[in-house]
Amino acid sequence: MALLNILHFPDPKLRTVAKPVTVFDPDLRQLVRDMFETMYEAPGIGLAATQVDRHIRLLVMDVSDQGNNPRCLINPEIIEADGEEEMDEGCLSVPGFYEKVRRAEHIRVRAKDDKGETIEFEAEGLEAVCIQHEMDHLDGKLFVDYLSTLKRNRIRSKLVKQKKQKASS
Ligand code: QAP
Ligand code: CO
Repeated sequence: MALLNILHFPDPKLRTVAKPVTVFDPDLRQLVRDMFETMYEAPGIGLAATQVDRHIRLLVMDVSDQGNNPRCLINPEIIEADGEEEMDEGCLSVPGFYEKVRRAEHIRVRAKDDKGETIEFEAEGLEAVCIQHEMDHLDGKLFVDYLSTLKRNRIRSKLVKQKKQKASS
């Protein structure tokens, strides 16, 4: 097991578009385990491979209250979406900032699990928001992209400043 380093906005690597997973081997399952460990330790409710500088279409999440419902989605697709909902979002790659984002309220998802088996299910509420947020990462997109340029640039400046302070302390 290993904790992985999480990239922070505005790292340009977070803009990488991830490639589909084609091989479901022990190395992939090890990466999935390391991503769960990294997400639970943070703690967070979702983590995309992009955030740990692995540019493949893989995300892990657990939106349960107890943190006992791990779910891994590989090559995920949203095959149906309806309704709208606005929720406060945060991101392990944008630490300390939370803003409202509008997303589809109800989605139907098709993906593969870590053995390569196809899964299909419906999601709503926090689970649906989390899947949409994490799938955005796989396309190089961040929740701050939905905010005004002014808000996004304020967040960018604060994170750049914090990083400089850490580097010099
Ligand atoms: C995405 O986000 C998400 O700022 C997952 O200091 C968030 O796990 C989907 C976190 C909200 C739906 C709703 C953020 C941890 C964790 C921080 C996360 C922080 C420490 C964020
Ligand atoms: Co995120």
